[in-house]
Amino acid sequence: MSICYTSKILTLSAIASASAFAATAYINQIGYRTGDVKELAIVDGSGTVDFVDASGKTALSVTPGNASNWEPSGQNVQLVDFSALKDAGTYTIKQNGNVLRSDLKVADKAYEEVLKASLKWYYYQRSSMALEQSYAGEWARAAGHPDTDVKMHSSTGASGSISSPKGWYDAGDYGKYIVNSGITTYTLLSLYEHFPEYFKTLKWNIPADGSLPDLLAEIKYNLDWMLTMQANDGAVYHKVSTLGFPGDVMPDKDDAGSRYVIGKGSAATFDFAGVMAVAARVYKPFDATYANKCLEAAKKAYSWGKSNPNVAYSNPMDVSTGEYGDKSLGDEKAFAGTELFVTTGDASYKPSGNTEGNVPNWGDVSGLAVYGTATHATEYGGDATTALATLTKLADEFANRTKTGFGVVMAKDDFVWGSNAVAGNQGIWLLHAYYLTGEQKYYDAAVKVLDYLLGKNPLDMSFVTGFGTKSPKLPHHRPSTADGVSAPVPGMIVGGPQPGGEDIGSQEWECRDYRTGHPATSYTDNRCSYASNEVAINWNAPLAYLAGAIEALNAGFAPSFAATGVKGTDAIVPSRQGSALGMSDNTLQFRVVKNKLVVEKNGVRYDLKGKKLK
Ligand code: G3I
Ligand code: 9MR
Repeated sequence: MSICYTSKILTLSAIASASAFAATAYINQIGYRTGDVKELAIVDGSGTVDFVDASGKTALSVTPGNASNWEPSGQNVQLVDFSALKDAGTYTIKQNGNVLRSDLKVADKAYEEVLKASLKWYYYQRSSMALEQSYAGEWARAAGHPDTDVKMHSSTGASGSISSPKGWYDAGDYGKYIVNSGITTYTLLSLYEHFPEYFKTLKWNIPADGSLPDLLAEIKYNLDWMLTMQANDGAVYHKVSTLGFPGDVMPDKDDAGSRYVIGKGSAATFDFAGVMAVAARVYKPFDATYANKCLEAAKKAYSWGKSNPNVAYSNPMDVSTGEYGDKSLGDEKAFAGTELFVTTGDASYKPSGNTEGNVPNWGDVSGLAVYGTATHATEYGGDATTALATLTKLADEFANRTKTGFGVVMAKDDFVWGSNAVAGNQGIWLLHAYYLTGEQKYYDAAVKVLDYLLGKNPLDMSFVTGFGTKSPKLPHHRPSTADGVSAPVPGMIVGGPQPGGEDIGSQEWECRDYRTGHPATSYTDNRCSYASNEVAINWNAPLAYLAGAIEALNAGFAPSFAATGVKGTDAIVPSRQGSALGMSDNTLQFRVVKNKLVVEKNGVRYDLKGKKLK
């Protein structure tokens, strides 16, 4: 009797509180930049939304927009534009006097810490060296996988063994895969190449000898490994891994047997060539010998690829580690050729097929060729214009998508394995359109991509470990599982929701079915879930690029190539002699004024087309 009574009371009070606090507000949990567009999403709300500052004063009241359906989660969502809230601080969000949440932050450099953490994660992924406490804190660990004596698998066509140390572990596993290193390393190199002055001084406590900026020191750790993967004939091997995946153990306890160099193919070879061509430009001001080594390696790889353009890789019978298999290899060739032409000026590298492309992923790098072409107008002339049209066409669609639903770019079909990297790469695409046109709507949509990744999503979570009110606690990441530290390694973005459920029933942890019938909520924060909750180097890189580019732009740095879009007045056509990293006309200055990129010379401002501004 009394039990019945109690449960009745509980039920009634649960109903009462549910109706009183029915609305959910979804926000970027890391924060919003003071000067940026600011938007949150509300489900099941009604009435004005108030933003209350720390002193209890209502700083802003906003009437939400009309509700619209967001297909990926099946929810009806209202958007609330609170861009007018410009003072840094922490705010409480209220509707009808009910507190919806109290963790809204507005700050000047809102993304600087998540940027540093997303880059520092590459240090935590280093193979072949111990992580010292002075850098790694509680995540210090012993060295794993020296990889100084790696056996040549028969699929390489070679025998014996080679030394192939260093590099980053790919993901939650301990493999090192060239194809995935390709897009990852390119993305990080391009972040540096676009904003060298910003990254020359940004530091995040990693071992760097002082002669290189942290970002370049970190990237070099992986480039050094990649260079070991080139055969004498110029071809590049596909990967280094054990034959099967190891158990849930620390790197130095890997229980899966010997490490092998496995496979050799066109995708690995062209991806390697593209990356090394960019590296040759980026490292030249710091270390001409190293830059030249990268360039020679790139040329040699391209030359092998040109004679062997269709060597597709798939796992041999006895190998079950990450495959990164790809049968469509024209995009890798276009990417390599695009970058080699920029670096060398040798027209024999100039590709066709570099003006059309898709949002990049590890298996489709056509979009990287579009970036390279569009951002090098001097070298590519008319092709750069065509590539820019490719960029703006899709960017227009992306900007449109942010007008309804959750106010984000992701659509139903974007929810694939690693969906958070689809989002991140859409953001990079938008930023390239912004750099070259100065159109505010592209910048704003890119900011909304970060909003999605950092909490404005139907799971109400920041997808980055250690950041946000709610973030992943149990990523599929062997060190985080085995290190005995309760918090996961910080700064890792998880793959994210997707409806494939490939890991369901995976035996070790009996992964239960977490699919909801909606792609954007098919996710589980469980160690078993490698299809929704793993981490990977190619997923962190777009997050780092987005956060880094947005902070750099707002610190007043324009992308190094932006001036190539400047035409029309003699005063501001820059010379592009020498390195692509610096403007040789140093009387030019680039500024972001009200989120718009402008060029300034002798105190006069111009837009990117050379039109004088008031
Ligand atoms: O190509 C098809 C496409 O035509 C189709 O529309 C789409 C629908 O889902 O699927 C596409 O294939 C997907 C493929 O990735 C290419 O995107 C597969 O379904 C999907 O299962 C596959 O997932 C890959 C996964 O490995 C399994 O191979 C992920 O992209 C890739 O990021 C992931 O990488 C693993 C490494 O193998 C090992 N290390 C960890 C890493 C991250 O999980
Ligand atoms: O841990 C592996 C992860 O890195 C891969 O992305 C995933 C798909 O290839 O495979 C994981 O390994 C699992 C294997 O595929 C099946 N048995 C359980 C393994 C550990 O979860």
